[in-house]
Amino acid sequence: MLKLVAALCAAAQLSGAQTTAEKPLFHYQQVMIPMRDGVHLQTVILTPMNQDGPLPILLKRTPYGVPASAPTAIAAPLKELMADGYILVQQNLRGRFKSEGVFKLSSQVNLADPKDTNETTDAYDTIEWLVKNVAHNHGRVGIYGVSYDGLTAGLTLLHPHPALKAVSEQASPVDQWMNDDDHRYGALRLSYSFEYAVMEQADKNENTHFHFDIYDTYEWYLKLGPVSNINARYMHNSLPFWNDTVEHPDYDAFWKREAWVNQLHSSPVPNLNVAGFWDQEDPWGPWKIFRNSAENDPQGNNFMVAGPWYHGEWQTAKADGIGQISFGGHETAHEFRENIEAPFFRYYLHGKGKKLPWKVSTFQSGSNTWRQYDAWPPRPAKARNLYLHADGTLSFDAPAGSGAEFAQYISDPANPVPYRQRPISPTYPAGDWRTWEVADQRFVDHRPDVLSFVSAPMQSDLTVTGQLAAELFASTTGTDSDFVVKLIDVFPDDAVKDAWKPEAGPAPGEYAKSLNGYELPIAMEVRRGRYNKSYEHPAPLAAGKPTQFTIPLRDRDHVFLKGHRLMVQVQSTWFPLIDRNPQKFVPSIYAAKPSDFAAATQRVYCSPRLPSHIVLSVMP
Ligand code: PG9
Repeated sequence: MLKLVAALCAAAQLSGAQTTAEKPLFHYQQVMIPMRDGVHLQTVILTPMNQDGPLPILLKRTPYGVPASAPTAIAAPLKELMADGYILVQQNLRGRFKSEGVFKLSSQVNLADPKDTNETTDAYDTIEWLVKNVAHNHGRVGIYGVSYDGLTAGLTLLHPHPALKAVSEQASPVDQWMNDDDHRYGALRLSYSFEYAVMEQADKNENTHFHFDIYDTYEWYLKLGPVSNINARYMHNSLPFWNDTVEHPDYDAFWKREAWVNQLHSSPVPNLNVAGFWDQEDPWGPWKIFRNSAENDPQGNNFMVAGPWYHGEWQTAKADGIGQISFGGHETAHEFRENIEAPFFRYYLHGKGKKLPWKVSTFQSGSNTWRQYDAWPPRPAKARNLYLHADGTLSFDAPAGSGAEFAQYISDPANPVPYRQRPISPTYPAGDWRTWEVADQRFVDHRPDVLSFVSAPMQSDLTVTGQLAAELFASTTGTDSDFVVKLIDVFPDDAVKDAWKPEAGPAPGEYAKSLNGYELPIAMEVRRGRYNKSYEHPAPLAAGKPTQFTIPLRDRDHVFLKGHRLMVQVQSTWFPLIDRNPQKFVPSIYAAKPSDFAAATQRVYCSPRLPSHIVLSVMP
């Protein structure tokens, strides 16, 4: 995210982009805004040179840095908004760069304590100061941003300033133990959590990248051994949020306080939530904010937009594809900003134009079409089960009991399945992290510790819109274990006709880029066995006993086209995205010893009594 955030939030947000101008386009002012506890926050105010009347303020609050000078051009992601005119304000969060105070990398908000300062109170105090002190503002403020900046936008919903009239949180995390950046239902997102904590807490004045002495981080993390070695060998307890992470393995009071969204049960300010279906960092938070806000939204001001995007891709110049997958000629980022984001802020901040006429809008993958829904999931969508069969097939027919009852594999923490093709570069600043969620899964097909189940080619299009889940019946010979499920769209072997003929297909050397037989992940998730019954009180699995694991696969909108096949893969390691489960129950995995890690035999059941399946939300 950092590269993108730097491009959007810091100097580059407003410079070095497509429209060049001879003179600065904005008056630049840097101020230190006082908060209620006396801490001052470094803030940049950019007022358009051509301002000829009062304008609304558009605020962005970030941990990544603010522009150092006046921009001379408007970057692509701001063009559509700036056509309406805004005073732009960007602020460093407390404890970052020249902002005073301590950066906790935390989203805890205690509204009951009048002395508590947090991102909600800091935004409130900032808006209070801005509407009183910025010349020619017309008293209406909007806040928006992607990821951490989106989090700070979302957190304003807990106690909005009266002048705050529009919020657009985009890819905001909401509960770092359940989902989003740091964990998935308690399974640690090892590489991300660690590398991000270094980035934001190693140095107040910089975004720091951990120096890996081995390029392939798969190898680095494997050689590291148990997670406890991060502090023992490298960080020596110097990263507060990482320390909190390893000191609180379970869903305890610490993580429940972090889960700020559980305090939100209404839509106090118009809010445009934005999520990416292939967001490799925060795919879940925006949907949760949307759902919690919908609990009480009498004015109908709470909206959801989702598309086939990586983290923040809708704020890039075009978004005409992701990885090798093209969006059929659409420039979805531009279309989103032109038709959704700019009209949203125009209506609520300028009082012009029309209210968005839908509840949810998606750019549907597969069909490459913008869709609008008045409810989510759309009323016609119906649950339909897709069953795994022990012979490696996948179908809508439940197991009849005639074949084998299970398929099995050996999961060995000493040889974990890589989550993307090796070498796995560091998360930041390399660009390949962004698109790993659309990577062709053939790279693990051959592994004996990955089970694949595949359907016959579809006779007609299959549209899947809404929340999906896997119901897995599985056992392990260990006493703890992870189960990773992937739902995959398998392209026909002749998706690109004659791709293997040099005169007709891709240029020599481009064969690997052919989509023929491509295995495109549509949904992927992990469940950690110890938390299957309780998030607060982990418990061992009974060795050898089939157990049901419900694995939520989040919200989707995808068309499996006629001729494509559906595939499900199951595996028990996903490294180093997810830390290795020792497969033997220990009180805390973060205190596990090397001798605790052991291979285990995993079975996935496919019988009439234990029918593992995926629950799809199918449109007629
Ligand atoms: N995904 C990043 C993040 C947000 C909030 C908390 C921690 C990490 C980001 O891209 O900003």
